Amino acid sequence: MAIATSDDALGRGTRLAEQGLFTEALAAFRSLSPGDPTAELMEAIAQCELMLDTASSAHRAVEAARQAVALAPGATLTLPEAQQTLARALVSAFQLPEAIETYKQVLALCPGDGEIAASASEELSEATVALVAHERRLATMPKTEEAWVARRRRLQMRARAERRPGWSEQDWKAHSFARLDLTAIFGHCMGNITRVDVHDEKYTSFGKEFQERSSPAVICGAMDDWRAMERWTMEGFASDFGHQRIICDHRFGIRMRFDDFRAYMAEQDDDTPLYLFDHAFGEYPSTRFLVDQYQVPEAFESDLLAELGPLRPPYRWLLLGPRRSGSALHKDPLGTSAWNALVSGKKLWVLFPPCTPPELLRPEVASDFSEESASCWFLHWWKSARARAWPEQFKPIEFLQEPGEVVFVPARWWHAVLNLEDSLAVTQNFCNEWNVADVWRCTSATHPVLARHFRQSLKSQCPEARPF
Ligand SMILES: O=C(O)CCC(=O)C(=O)O
Ligand SMILES: [Fe+2]
Repeated sequence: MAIATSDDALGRGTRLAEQGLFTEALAAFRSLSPGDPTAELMEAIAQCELMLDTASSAHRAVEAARQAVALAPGATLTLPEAQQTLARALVSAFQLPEAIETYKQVLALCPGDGEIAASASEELSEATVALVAHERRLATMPKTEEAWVARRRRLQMRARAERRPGWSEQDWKAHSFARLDLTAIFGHCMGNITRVDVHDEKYTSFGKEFQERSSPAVICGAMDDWRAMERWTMEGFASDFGHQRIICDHRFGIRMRFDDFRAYMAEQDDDTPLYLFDHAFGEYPSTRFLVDQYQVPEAFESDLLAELGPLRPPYRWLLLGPRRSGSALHKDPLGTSAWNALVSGKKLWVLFPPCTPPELLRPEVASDFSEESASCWFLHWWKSARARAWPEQFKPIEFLQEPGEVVFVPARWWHAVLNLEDSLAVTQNFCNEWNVADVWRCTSATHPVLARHFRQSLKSQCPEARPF
C-alpha cells in the first residue's frame, strides 16, 4: 500500500491549484500545515486563499502570509516574495496602510530593478491610490448605528419602489399575508410528484423515463456531497461577500449589497417580498467560488447551449428569498428545461402540463390581485382552485420541496413556486437531446441572431441532432 507523504499532498495541492480548484487545493495544503508549516506551504496557502477572493479568505491569506514571512527564507521562497504575498493579502483585506508599509519593506529588501521590485512598486502605487479612494468612501459612510439603519431603510424603499413603481407603503402589506402560517395552509398538499433517488436503478434511465416523456420529478441524494449544503449559510455569505452588490431583480435593474438584502429579509413583513435572483454569481470575483460548491446533477450534465459561451443568455441563478416570496406562474424561457436545487428552506411547487390553457390557471373574473405576485396567486386563487375536479389532461402536480432535493422542470411546463420559509436555492436552465426541439422552436421564433449561432454550434456538436 502506498503511504501518502507530505510531498504527495503538496504535489496534489499544487496540481489542484494549477487547475483552478483552489478550495480542494487548500484542503490538501491544510492537511499538512499543522505538522509541517514550511514557508513554501504557508505561501501556497496564502496564494490559494487570495485566489478565492472573499473577505474571509483575505483574512486567512493575511494570517498564512504572516507565517510564511516569519518562516522565510525557505528553500525556494525568498523573504521579499513572502512579504509581497503578505502585502497583496493586506490589500485584499482592505488593510491598506499596513499593505503600503509592507510594500515599502519589500522595496527596501530588494532595491534595484528586478522583477519583484518592479511589480512591488507598481502595486505600491495602486495601493496608495486605493487608500485615498477608501478614505473618501469611509468619509461618506454613516457614523452611527442609527444612521446605518436609516441608510438601509432608504435603500430598501428605493428597491421596492423600483420593483413595483405604483405601490404605496400600504399596498405592500394590503393583505396582511405576514400574519398567515403558510405551512399550516399548504403543508398538506397533493404530493403527487415522483421522487427518484440517485442510488436507485431508476436514476440510470432518468433521461428516457422522465426527460424524454417530459415528466416532472424530484431527485433525491444528488446534493449529498455538495459543499454548498454546509457552507451556504446567511452568516457565511455575509462574512464572505456581505459587501458585494448583487442582482436582486435584473428585469427592474435592482441591485443591493448582500448585507442589505439580508437585513431586508429579516425585517420585512411585505405580502409579496423582494426575491433575489442573481445570474452573475459565477462572475463576481468575491462570489465565483460558489460555482465550485455544487455540481450539476449527472442527469443534466450535457448542455447543448454551453458551447455558445458568452452569447448564451443567463442560465444559472442563485435564488434567495424570504417566506412569501416566490415565482409567479410562468414557463421557462427559450424552451429550456430546468433543475432547481434547494439548499435550505421549503418551497411549494405547482406545475401544469404545457398544453394547459392559461385561462384555466388564474381567476375567471378580474380580481385586484397582482398578476405577477406568487403569494397572491397561491393565497387568493390556488388555495381554493386546488380542490377543483381538474380535467385529467391538465391535472396539476403539487408538492413540497425540502433541502437536498432537486426538482426537474421539463421544457414548457407551467410552474409557480412559493417560498414557505426563507429559502436558498440554485437553479440552471439547460438544453439537451430531450428538449433540443423545444429550444430550437422557441429560439428560432423569437431570437433570430441567437438561433443562427445555435444552429451552427449544433451542427458541429451533434450532427445527429437536427431539430431544424
Ligand atoms: O422560485 C423558484 O424557486 C423557481 C424559480 C424558477 O422557476 C425560475 O427561475 O424559472
Ligand atoms: Fe421557472
